[in-house]
Amino acid sequence: MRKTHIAVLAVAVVVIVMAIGAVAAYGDLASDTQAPTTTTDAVQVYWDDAAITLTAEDDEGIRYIYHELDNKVVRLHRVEGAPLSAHLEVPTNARGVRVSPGVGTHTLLYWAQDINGNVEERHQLTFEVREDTPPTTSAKAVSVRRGRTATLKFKVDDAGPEDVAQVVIKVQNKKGKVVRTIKAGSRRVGVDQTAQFRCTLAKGVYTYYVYATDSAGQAQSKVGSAKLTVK
Ligand SMILES: [Ca+2]
Ligand SMILES: [Ca+2]
Repeated sequence: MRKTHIAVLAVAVVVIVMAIGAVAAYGDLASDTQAPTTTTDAVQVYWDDAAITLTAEDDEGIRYIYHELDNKVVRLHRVEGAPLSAHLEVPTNARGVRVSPGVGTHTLLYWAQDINGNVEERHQLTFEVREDTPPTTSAKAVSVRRGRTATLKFKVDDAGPEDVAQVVIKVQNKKGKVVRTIKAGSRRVGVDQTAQFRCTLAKGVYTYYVYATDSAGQAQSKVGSAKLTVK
């Protein structure tokens, strides 16, 4: 009788311990006050379009990633499966499709929420989208003695992610026929440049034209030209 009583007590204690264990396990989730941490790969300047990846991380799981562009509409992205890390490419439209923010300066707010309802403090960043325009060129009149080295003077102006352009110069005679083509190669934009060639052209006045292609493959919108006088 006494033995049985002890056995019942022992069982009761075990049940209580198990019950406390179960509460403790759920307690970890209920006591989670740690909000997610969201980071981005944003840079200061983009050309033509900007795609920014938000990465949200949380020890219990991500439920939502939010963002807001230029103080307009808050976009909510629901993350399926409560992963500990989730990515989202922004900005998006109402349907969740990534869209271009357009040329100009922009403000992006972003934050995330975990599966326990903890909401991260909003982060804010600014970035700029610039237009990658076609290059323009200009040239200066030069003269050369026949048989000597001619030095053509030109400049390429351009806005774009790289400050170089591929340059080709064509010399035309008075009839407009191309009598010489000089491949000047990759040239830095925004600074005075020269290209040389040994001038075996007949004496007379020619015109040289400067063609440039930027890193996006855009040809010049304006062809600079100038006189080449062969004495
Ligand atoms: Ca959490
Ligand atoms: Ca350009």
